[in-house]
Amino acid sequence: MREFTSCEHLAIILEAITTASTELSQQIRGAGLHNHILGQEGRVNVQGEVQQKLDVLADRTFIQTFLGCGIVCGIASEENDEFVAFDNEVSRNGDFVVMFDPLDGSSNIDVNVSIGTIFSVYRRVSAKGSLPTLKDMLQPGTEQVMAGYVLYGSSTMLVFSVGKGVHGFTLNPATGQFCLSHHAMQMPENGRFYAMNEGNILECEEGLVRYIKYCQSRENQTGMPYSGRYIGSLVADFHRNLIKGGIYIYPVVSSAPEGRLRLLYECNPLAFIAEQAGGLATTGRQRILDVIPTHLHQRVPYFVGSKHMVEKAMAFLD
Ligand code: AHM
Ligand code: MG
Repeated sequence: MREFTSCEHLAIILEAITTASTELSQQIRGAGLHNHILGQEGRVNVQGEVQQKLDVLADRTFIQTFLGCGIVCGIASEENDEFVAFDNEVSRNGDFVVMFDPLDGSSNIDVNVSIGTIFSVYRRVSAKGSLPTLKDMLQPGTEQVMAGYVLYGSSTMLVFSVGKGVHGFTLNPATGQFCLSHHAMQMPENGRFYAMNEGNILECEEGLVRYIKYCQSRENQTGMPYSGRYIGSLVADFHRNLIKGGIYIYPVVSSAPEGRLRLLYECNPLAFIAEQAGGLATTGRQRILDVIPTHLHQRVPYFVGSKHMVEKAMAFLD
C-alpha cells in the first residue's frame, strides 16, 4: 500500500475536524429547541468545572471522528482526566496525537453566545505500532504540525495553520461545505481593543493594573482610550483580535494562581495561529510555544494578540 505524505495526513485530520464540527454546528444552532442538550451534565471534570451537556456531546463527537480517521493514535481533551489511547491495530499505527478543547466558552453555551472548538496536532514521539504515551501529549507548542479552531459564531468558521500562514473557511450551511473566505490572515500589529475579565482587576499584579490604566488612557498610540471587549469565550475574543487587532489577557489571579487557561489545548494552538498571523503569545514573561509542558491540564497566564500590544503589556510587568 502506498504511504501517505505528511500533507495528505494533515488533510485527513482536517477532514475529521470539519466532519465533527459540521455535525456539532448543527446541534449548537438548534440547541435552544432541544432541552435535552442544554444545561449541565451533572458531572465535574478534572479541572473542577461543571460539565455542560454540550461539552460532553462535543467531546464524544470529536473522539469518535478522530478514532475513525485511522491516523490518530490518541487524544487529550479538557473533558477527560487522562489522555485517551486508541487501542486498535489501525490507530496504534497512527502517526499523530490531537489535543483539543471540544467546546470552549462553556459558560456561554446556554445563553446563545459564540463558542468554539480549539485543536492542536502533533506527530507522536513514541514508536508506531504501540499505544501512545504521555510524552506524546507533553510536547512544547513549537512541535505543533497543525493547529486551529472552529468558531460557532454568527457563522461557523474554521481557522487553521500548518505553519505556512493562517487561512479561514466559512461553513456554507446550505451545502455543508467549508469555503475559503479569509485567505492569508494577518493580525494587525496594533489595535484598540483589550479583552480581560476586569472583575479580577483588584487581584492582579501592579504592573498589569498599570497597563490596563494605560489602555484606558489617552497615552496609548491611538490617543484615545481603547475599547474593552470581553466575551468570555477565548476563541471568540481571540478571533475578533485576529481580525481587528487587540489583546486578550488572562493573568494569574487568586482564584487561578497559575492562570486559568490550559496550555495544551487552549493557549498553544492559539499561540501558533497568532504567531503565524504576525501576532504574539506569551505568559507575560515567556513565549508560550517555548513552555515545556509538565502535565496534561497545566494552566498558564496568557497574553495573546497584536504584536505591539503584547510587547507593551509585557513592558509594564516587572
Ligand atoms: P472553558 O474551556 O471551560 O470554557 O474555560 C475557558 C474560558 C475561556 O473561554 C474564557 O476566556 C475564560 O475561560 C473565561 O473565564 P472567566 O469566566 O473567569 O472570565
Ligand atoms: Mg476552554
